Amino acid sequence: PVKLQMVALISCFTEWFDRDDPSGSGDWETLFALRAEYPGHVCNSPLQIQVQTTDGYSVAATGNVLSAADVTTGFVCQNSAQPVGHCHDFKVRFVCPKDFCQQKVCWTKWFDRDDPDGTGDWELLPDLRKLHPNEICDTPLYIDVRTVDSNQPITATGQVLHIYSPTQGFACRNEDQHGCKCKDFKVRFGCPCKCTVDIN
Ligand SMILES: [Ca+2]
Ligand SMILES: [Ca+2]
Ligand SMILES: [Ca+2]
Repeated sequence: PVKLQMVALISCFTEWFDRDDPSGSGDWETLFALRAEYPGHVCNSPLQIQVQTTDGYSVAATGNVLSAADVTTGFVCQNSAQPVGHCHDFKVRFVCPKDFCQQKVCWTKWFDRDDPDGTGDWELLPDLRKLHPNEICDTPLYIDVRTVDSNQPITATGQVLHIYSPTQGFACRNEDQHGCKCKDFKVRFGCPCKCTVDIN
């Protein structure tokens, strides 16, 4: 009990995530995909990952062999790696530092300064700051990138990213897309909410 109290004091849990199912090549609950699809819902430095099936069983109970279950990659179960049958459907959650769960995130408006003509779609933070002075905090915590036309996360496009970072912004290069062009993306940034003082 003492150990549990210590953990509760210094850390907290995210919600459970289940973005994929085992059809196709397997069950993919990677940190990259979860951050892209649920921006701001996973801390930048998780302390631990927890995994169970969507109906509450442990990994051991399924007999599945995992390709990844860690705080760098997240979770991957590949059907091709299973001695019998295929992967079960798993959900994951993360243990995060306590300040993550206490910190409120305020999102900027959406920015779309470039289109994919030329070398690609460039939404870099320094360029956005120049165009929109004082609209983006000094140290953004999260980045949210979506297609302009259909509001899809990057994971739904299959496109290869060049830069994808809350402190650098976003870039997609046409030369990385195997003969296709980048889609047109918009970006916004998750910032620590400012304390507001009511002077009245
Ligand atoms: Ca799948
Ligand atoms: Ca799943
Ligand atoms: Ca764009």
